[in-house]
Amino acid sequence: MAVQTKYRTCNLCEALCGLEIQVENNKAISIKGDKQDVLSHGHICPKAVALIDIHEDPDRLKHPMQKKEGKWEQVSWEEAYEYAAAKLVGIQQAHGANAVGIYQGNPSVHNLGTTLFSPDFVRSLKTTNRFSATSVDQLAHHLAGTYMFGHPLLVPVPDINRTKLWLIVGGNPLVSNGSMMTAPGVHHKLKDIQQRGGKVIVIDPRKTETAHKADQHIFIKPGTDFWLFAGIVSHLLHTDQVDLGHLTDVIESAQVDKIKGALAPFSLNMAAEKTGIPVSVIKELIHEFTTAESAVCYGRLGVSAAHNGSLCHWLINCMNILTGNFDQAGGAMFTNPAVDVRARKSRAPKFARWHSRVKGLPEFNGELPSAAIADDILEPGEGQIKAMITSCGNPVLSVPNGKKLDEAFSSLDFMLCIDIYLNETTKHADLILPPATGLETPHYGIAFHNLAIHNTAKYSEAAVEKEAGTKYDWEIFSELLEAYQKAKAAAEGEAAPESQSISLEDKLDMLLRFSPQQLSLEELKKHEHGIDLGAHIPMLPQVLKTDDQKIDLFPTIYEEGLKAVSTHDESEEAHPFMMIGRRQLRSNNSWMHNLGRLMRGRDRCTMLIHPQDAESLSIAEGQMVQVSSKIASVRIAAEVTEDIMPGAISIPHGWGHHRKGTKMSVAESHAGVSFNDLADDSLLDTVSGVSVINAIPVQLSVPAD
Ligand SMILES: Nc1nc2c(c(=O)[nH]1)N[C@H]1C(S)=C(S)[C@@H](COP(=O)(O)OP(=O)(O)OC[C@H]3O[C@@H](n4cnc5c(=O)[nH]c(N)nc54)[C@H](O)[C@@H]3O)O[C@H]1N2
Ligand SMILES: Nc1nc2c(c(=O)[nH]1)N[C@H]1C(S)=C(S)[C@@H](COP(=O)(O)OP(=O)(O)OC[C@H]3O[C@@H](n4cnc5c(=O)[nH]c(N)nc54)[C@H](O)[C@@H]3O)O[C@H]1N2
Ligand code: SF4
Ligand SMILES: [Mo]
Repeated sequence: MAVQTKYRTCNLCEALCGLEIQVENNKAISIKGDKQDVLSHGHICPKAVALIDIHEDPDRLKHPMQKKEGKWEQVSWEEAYEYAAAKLVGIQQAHGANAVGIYQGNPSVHNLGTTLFSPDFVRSLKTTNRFSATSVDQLAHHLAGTYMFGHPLLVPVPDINRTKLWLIVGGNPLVSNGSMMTAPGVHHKLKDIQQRGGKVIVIDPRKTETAHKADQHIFIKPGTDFWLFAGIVSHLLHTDQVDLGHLTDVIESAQVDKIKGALAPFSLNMAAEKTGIPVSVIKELIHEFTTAESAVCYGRLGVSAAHNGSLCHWLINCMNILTGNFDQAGGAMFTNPAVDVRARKSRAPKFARWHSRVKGLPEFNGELPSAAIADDILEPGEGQIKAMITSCGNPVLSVPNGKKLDEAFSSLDFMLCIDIYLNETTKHADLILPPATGLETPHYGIAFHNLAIHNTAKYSEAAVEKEAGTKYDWEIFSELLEAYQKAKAAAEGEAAPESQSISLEDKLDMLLRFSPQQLSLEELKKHEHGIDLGAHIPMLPQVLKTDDQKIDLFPTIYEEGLKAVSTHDESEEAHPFMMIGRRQLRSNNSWMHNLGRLMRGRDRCTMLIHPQDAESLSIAEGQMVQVSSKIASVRIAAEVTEDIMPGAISIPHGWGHHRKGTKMSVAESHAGVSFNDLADDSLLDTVSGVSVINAIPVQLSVPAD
């Protein structure tokens, strides 16, 4: 059979890179960047080629696996659905609907079928115990969207194609390829800013790969960003440096005065003291930000899943708004996507309508913070979680206090995992349902076109056919829903609802047609490199979904939040170091560590430490160090570097493989340790209950043996 060229979007991360794939006999033989892709223009990273490895991975599960008397057995899809439905319904009948919990992990938003078909199944469970990666990630962005702009998905993105000053706080887009900002080839964008006379400034406790390419890098003490933003916004207001520009009509000036009053206690001196950044440096930063032709502050994971992360994102929006850098070219802007999930008027904010049973953490958009899962399983009592479902997630490695989750999952009456590997989480399952994935599936980046730095739309057909007998994720969710509803109806003596079968393509087509751009799938299919829908344009006030179509600059949740600012960002005598995370180009959260192509070279799960700290503790390069937090200890090799600030250490998350019961071909030398075994699940953002996954106090020692 002749070699065919297929075009597809990579679905591994938020960047939506266009791929050109050579396929022969239903086998992908090469993958490179699609130069004609309207968004990515040929950019890819090393993970794209690993899509071939995922497709051919011998570790990957293809058929339902049921644990019977401790041993894994392949079962038919019908048998699997029936078993799952009987167990879930049985447990809910005996203990109530909330006895079933569900965690939806990161690839949920990277798989079109799961994005479109999991919600009906999840809703049908009628449980309040819903969890996802959002609460270890970007929840603070959605909370600000909800309260300031009227919809959780009204998240402004930095217009880096036109800005003259890009301030990056707690993000490393050169490695992560951009997050809450779909920007394939971000390194070119950074260079372009510099070439048009602009500047890039990075604030981070580590001199990251991005910081190395930036014009300026400023070290900040982990966990203290709130004090910096509060100081800056307060200073702007108290020195009359506010310029609302065209936003005067959408902002009540009384709110500006109110913020000024509320932030009065926060000064630049206080910011300097907390963050370790000299006042002169902060003043210069403010000067540059307020005098640049255009500027945008972009805060990412280092300030999102962090102490006071909710307040940080409110303040970042305030900073962009008050300096006239909002809804303007070169500032923070809203997108105009072809599938506009924000088009529908949002109802009242869905926040804190209920709380988690044991820790009392607030619900957001129907989900509870993932930091609540372990206790809600382990603590006996009314409403205890007895069965868990995970889909696209590996919370044992991804959620703080992984060890407690490990223990919790092994205590369940039933666990169902929709996943493609037998890993640290799914090993606890009674049943694993593995979907077809990657090159085998069609793609449209619903969430990420919504966050892209340029408006485009692209649908990709699957590049290769899935194996006979395997199922797509949308089939799994539809069929599981049907089996569940049937079992539930039988248990309740009612007739099962009619199954509503709608295809993936029809569902996507409907979303396209009902959005303001009124495209259709048929139209998209004519453009295999995507459709260019233009640069961002000012969208205010019409895009706002607040009742009065105005920006709420000072929502009550932040007013309350300011009264309860967390001061847990100080290291303690017993734990003098602050541990932060780090992402790596050839790694993807907690998976892909079994793919040879990405794992070449030395062990990457190392602890970065500043030479000064290494010397004072007599730690040599490569030496094994014991890192202890309040909850656990691990041993890890030291990497001595000036790129990390004194007093901080950095360990990447998502490692700690090689556990009994898993089946992943990860080399012993590359198994690593899990950051989240050390991360304390009681460290939370006060406003939202989001986990703090950076700035974990730890102690270091050199083991005698
Ligand atoms: N300490 C610390 N913790 C963190 C972070 C951090 O920076 N530091 N980052 C946080 C962030 S931002 C996130 S998003 C989370 C991510 O954490 P999770 O939500 O757990 O997601 P992943 O680690 O990406 O795990 C992906 C899982 O999905 C499975 N999978 C892969 N492809 C498919 C597919 O097509 N279908 C299905 N059904 N399953 C698939 C994989 O086998 C794996 O089990 O981790 C968070 N945890
Ligand atoms: N290669 C690769 N790409 C990825 C992923 C991956 O695992 N691998 N994961 C994807 C996912 S799920 C996400 S959410 C995105 C995340 O995208 P990013 O947010 O860009 O990625 P991180 O590397 O987590 O960046 C967080 C930065 O915050 C810094 N930091 C830590 N603590 C603090 C602090 O207290 N203050 C400040 N100012 N900075 C701090 C860290 O040093 C780090 O540089 O990346 C995505 N892309
Ligand atoms: S940057 Fe992300 S989307 Fe682009 S090729 Fe790499 S993994 Fe795929
Ligand atoms: Mo994430």
